[in-house]
Amino acid sequence: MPTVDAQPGPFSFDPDSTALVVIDMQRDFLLPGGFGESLGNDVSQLQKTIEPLAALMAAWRTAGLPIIHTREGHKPDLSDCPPAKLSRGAPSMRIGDPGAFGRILIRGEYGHDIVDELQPIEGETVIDKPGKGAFYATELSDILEKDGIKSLIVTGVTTEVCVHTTVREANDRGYECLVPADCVGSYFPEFQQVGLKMIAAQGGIFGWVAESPAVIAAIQE
Ligand code: C5J
Repeated sequence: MPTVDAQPGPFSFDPDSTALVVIDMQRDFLLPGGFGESLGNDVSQLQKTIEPLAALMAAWRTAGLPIIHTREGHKPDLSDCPPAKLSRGAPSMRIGDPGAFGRILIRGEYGHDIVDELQPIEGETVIDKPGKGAFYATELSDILEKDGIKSLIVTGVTTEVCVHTTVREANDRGYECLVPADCVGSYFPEFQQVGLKMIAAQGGIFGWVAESPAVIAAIQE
């Protein structure tokens, strides 16, 4: 069984029951001029995940293994966006407002879709989620169960928000989760560092943390 050198210890997984999950690598979060930047964030912190994640996705595809992409966003009428989420903070633009890449975080808009470098290919699953976690109000549980998935390699953005929520939700549902540190990103370097530590602390309280070259080497063995 492939084994990855990880924190807090080796992570072994059966490729036949493992999916790569790519969380919210959307233009609205990653591109200069987009929603993420309008909130005052440094998008370069997220962009540095693109190259290692593209390499991991390429290796995963070569091995013929499943990739599940998610996108955070809402219906055009915002009926699936809780008022508390809509009104949170004081951004210059809000969810549903017109932004540089179309209406912000609205399904079907250019900004809501995944960055060019990491676009899904035919046959890969794309899950549209209204929340931070990939399990809330989505078909993800059913898909994983149908495909006999037991372990998840969780990547994407942002480390301390949607990646964390998804890994916690997955852990509670019995999935073993590995997070490749170089394939997850936060706008805030300190959150990145602490967010990764939190996952693997206390003997792996809700997952394992490794580097993506070790995951790639494991599936190429
Ligand atoms: C956020 C996400 N940070 N994908 N979304 O609002 O982490």
